[in-house]
Amino acid sequence: MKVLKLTAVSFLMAAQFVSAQFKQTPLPYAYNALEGSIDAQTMEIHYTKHAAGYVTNLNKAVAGTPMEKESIEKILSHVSKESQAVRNNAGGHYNHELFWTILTPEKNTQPSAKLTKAINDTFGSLDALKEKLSKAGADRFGSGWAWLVVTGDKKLAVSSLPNQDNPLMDISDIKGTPILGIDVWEHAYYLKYQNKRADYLNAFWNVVNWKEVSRRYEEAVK
Ligand code: MN3
Repeated sequence: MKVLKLTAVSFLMAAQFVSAQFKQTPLPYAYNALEGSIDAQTMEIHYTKHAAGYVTNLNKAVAGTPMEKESIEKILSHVSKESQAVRNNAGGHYNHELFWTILTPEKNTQPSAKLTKAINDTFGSLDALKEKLSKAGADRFGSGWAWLVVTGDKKLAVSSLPNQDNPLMDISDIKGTPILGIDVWEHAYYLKYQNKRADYLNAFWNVVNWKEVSRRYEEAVK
């Protein structure tokens, strides 16, 4: 009987593994590539433990539901009707997949001409936008994210949301397509910066991939 039970459990685990829908994409640079701004140990734990955990738990939360066949964006769009586990882990997965791509070891990337115009028209200057996003991150009490969003009318907006919530969720006050997100959970900076979130926010701007943010902007306003 024991043997049978073990076999059944192994089979279920194997089946679950095979049907796991969501996966992490490989980090597009080495863990130590952002050293000086974000340290290697933080990157490694963030990617292999925190972000990996959201994927595992998302796959568990959607197993056996119609969401197994949905895109992550689709799930986020009706997350108010789903469990807290779906909301937290779908958000966690989406947010981190975006986060890795909007960081880069490449120095001095710049927003495209089109994004620069939109930033200047909306915020006055790139520095003013950075200040606004940093403030949104600094003012977020507890864990969460600061977001640069392309809204439904194709305008830029800055917002901040708690936990793993994001602007694609139907519960978001400012809805739209996120093109840049700053993770202000302590796990994103605590090993290097401890309680000094503002120092992490300053350093974050050294490693932003403006090429990728621009690509996402141009995709969102198409
Ligand atoms: Mn995180």
